[in-house]
Amino acid sequence: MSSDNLTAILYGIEDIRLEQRPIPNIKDDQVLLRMDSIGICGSDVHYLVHGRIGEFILQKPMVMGHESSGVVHKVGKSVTHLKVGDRVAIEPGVPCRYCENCKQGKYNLCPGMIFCATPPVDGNLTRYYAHAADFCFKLPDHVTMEEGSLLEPLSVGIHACRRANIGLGTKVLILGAGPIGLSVLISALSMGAGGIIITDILDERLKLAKELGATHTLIVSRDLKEEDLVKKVHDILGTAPDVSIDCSGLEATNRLALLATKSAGCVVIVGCGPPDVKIPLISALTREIDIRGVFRYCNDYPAALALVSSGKINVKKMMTHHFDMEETKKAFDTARYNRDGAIKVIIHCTPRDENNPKPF
Ligand code: 572
Ligand code: ZN
Repeated sequence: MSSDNLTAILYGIEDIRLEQRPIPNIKDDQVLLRMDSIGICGSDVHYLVHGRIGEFILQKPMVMGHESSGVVHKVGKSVTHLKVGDRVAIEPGVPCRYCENCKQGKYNLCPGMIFCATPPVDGNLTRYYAHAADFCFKLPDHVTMEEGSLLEPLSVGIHACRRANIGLGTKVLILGAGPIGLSVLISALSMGAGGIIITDILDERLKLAKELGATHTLIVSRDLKEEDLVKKVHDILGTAPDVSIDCSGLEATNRLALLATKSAGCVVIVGCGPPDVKIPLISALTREIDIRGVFRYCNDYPAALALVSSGKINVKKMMTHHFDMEETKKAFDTARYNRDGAIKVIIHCTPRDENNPKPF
């Protein structure tokens, strides 16, 4: 085995370094992975720029990355479902398995969750990485390593749509056409949504949303009045949405979601924005709107993999940029400044395509 374990480490604000780290030892229930593809998430960029997300503060150097795939290099003694050479998608959060939330099947809410690249836990933007084997999902031969890494944001999309109970004919408003908004879009389509309007401030993102199957798009700008936006959504969709899913996490989008949704509908808010927001709560309550949160995902990787491997969902269009690991800083700049229409930027810790299905 090569002793090269080049690793991308965040030392502090605006300070990513590529350094060698020791290759980790594995526990009996773990596998050692030769890492392949890692997508850059908004949270990675946020830690780089701000050094914190809410109460999660970078207090010591942390390895970046949590949207990943790799190839099994070694298996722990008690691992039975994986073997050396298996290509896997890595679910990056491993819960305690013993708390009440874990026992009730809501392991995403486990207070003891160990989640990659969330301080103080290291991520997996590295060449070799040890992970719980049962949080690794074997990829069928025809699924690429990049697609494997995109199962992570796709799982967020699936979880949000499951929380919203999207089904046949559901009319959906999605706020934000970044990677999570687009993941929600393709998940909602696969679940039978009948009419989807998606908003963003960037036209190029909406163009991609249209290509991915959005029925309608709406460009928003700060100078548009809230009630005018609500009216536009209703006019374009032909009715009020049954469900609104906010993937922007801004006060303005929280508000628009609540105001636009039909009575007895559901508003799902993904991720986090400012800790305190001013929302039209009474209007929402007196119209019996269900407001639901989304925290990452839980038991959603299998569905994400099934959708990608069956061809029902195409995540390839979301991957806009590819970089080798040595170009990590450039990759982060591209993601951070949305350079050249960047949506999902992928870093390759193994040369691109080395582990991918070969064309016939
Ligand atoms: O891919 C999962 C994911 N989750 C995000 C952000 C990015 N990627 N969340 C938003 C931030 N929260 S948090 O609770 N936190 C920093 C742990 O504020 C987690 C979910
Ligand atoms: Zn993420």
